[in-house]
Amino acid sequence: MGLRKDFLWGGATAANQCEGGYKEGGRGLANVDVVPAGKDRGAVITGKMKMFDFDEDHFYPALEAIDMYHRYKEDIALFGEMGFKTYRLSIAWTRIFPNGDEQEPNEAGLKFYEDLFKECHKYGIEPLVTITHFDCPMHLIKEYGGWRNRKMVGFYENLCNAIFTRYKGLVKYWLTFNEINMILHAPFMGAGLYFEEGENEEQVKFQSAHHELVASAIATRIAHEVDPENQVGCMLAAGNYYPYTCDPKDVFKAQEEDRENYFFIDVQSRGEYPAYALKKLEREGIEIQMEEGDKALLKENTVDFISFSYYASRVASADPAVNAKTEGNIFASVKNPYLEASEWGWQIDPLGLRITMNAMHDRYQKPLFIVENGLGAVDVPDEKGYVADDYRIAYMAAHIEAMKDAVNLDGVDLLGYTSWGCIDLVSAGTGEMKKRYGFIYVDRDDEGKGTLNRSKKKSFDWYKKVIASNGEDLSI
Ligand code: P53
Repeated sequence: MGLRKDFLWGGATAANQCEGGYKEGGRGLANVDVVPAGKDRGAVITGKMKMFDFDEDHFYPALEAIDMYHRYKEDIALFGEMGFKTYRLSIAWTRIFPNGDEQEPNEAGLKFYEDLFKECHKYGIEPLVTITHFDCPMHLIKEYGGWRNRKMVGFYENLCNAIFTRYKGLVKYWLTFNEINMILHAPFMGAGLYFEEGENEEQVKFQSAHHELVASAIATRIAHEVDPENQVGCMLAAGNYYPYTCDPKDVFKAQEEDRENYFFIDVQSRGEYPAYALKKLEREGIEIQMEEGDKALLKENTVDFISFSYYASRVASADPAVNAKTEGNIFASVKNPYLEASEWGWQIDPLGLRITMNAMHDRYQKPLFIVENGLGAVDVPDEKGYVADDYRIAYMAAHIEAMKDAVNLDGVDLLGYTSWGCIDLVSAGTGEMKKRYGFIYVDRDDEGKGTLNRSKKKSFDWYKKVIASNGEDLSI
């Protein structure tokens, strides 16, 4: 009984939400840089408002973020002190290929991550690397239209070749696309997509998704060729849908909503478009252009493990009157009357994690990896920067308990758990700093003011004890 002996405990971040240093080392501009904080963010990330550059009326939090570019040694030392076995981070594509379509990679960018990975290994921390976490070079968006263009597959392949060869022996766990299903919900931030007047948005989204799925299979193939030790995972923004009532119409609606997300993982894990998706695309008049060889490529290069983020479960209803009450969020969901919600309206459901893990394990029969989970909350530090974040500890303890049940009682095969935003960082959904997830407090506010000093929260020592006991001791 219990978690694996080599269970990968750790934390997760993404380049655009923590690095800053957006011009350092010859880095190019990316979609994630020009996404502002504030009221226009929603329209920009969903591709409704076109923003391809900075303007004076907006604040762009990714440019400096928490300045991890210059402070990663201090931050990794703190992760080491907590006993992390793994650290999930993403590579900023524009550090390696500033424009995206160069022949040769940028040495300064390659060197930056090489040093960072070596720093991790000093503490026995295994890097878990997301190849793209929402980022896409702006040049590729302006010149080629982003992922709608088949040429993106080749540019992504160049990126993979460069990093797999350079980091051979330093990195063995890779994720191809963060929350690949986010292309449907936040197409600009998720995949560098925007839409022209009168364009069939669904057509563009699914064609782009096909390109990403092909790129993901190519990445998997190259990773295995370069080093048979490499383990490649897909990554889903997970959280199963519950039917609002036991009316079969609601149950069916929940199944349809789940499939909209599982579609991507079905392709990456089983290697082919599922029948329900082909039927749906046909019904909606969406035609996906495939090249010869795509089907074989997808079939022959499925992922080794399934990773996912889990924050909340969701609710689906077939009744338009119930749906009208939907909460405004990237993932709109009907409110669940049985659950409490976070300050940002995300419904807190630890058992939902076990339900989701079981659903995925039943569906794919592959090892799972929880690569994001946590509570975004407002923290109030004392004068030393200490935060008594008992609410965060309670959230995490309940989710880790449910995760253990899925392993010990249901037999789910689980590789590891990395909590989201192990150090406070910029929120992807809102661009705020005040929506904090970390064990480490960062002195910075929503306007970009603050010393950027790091300090430990109460959860820091708690998580250290959780890791030391391999999840046995969850007490405060
Ligand atoms: P924030 C929405 C729903 C589920 C996952 O989100 C999401 C989002 C985007 O807001 O994204 C993941 O920062 C994502 C991270 C992100 C994290 O969830 O809005 O992979 O980049 O920060 C939490 O609270």
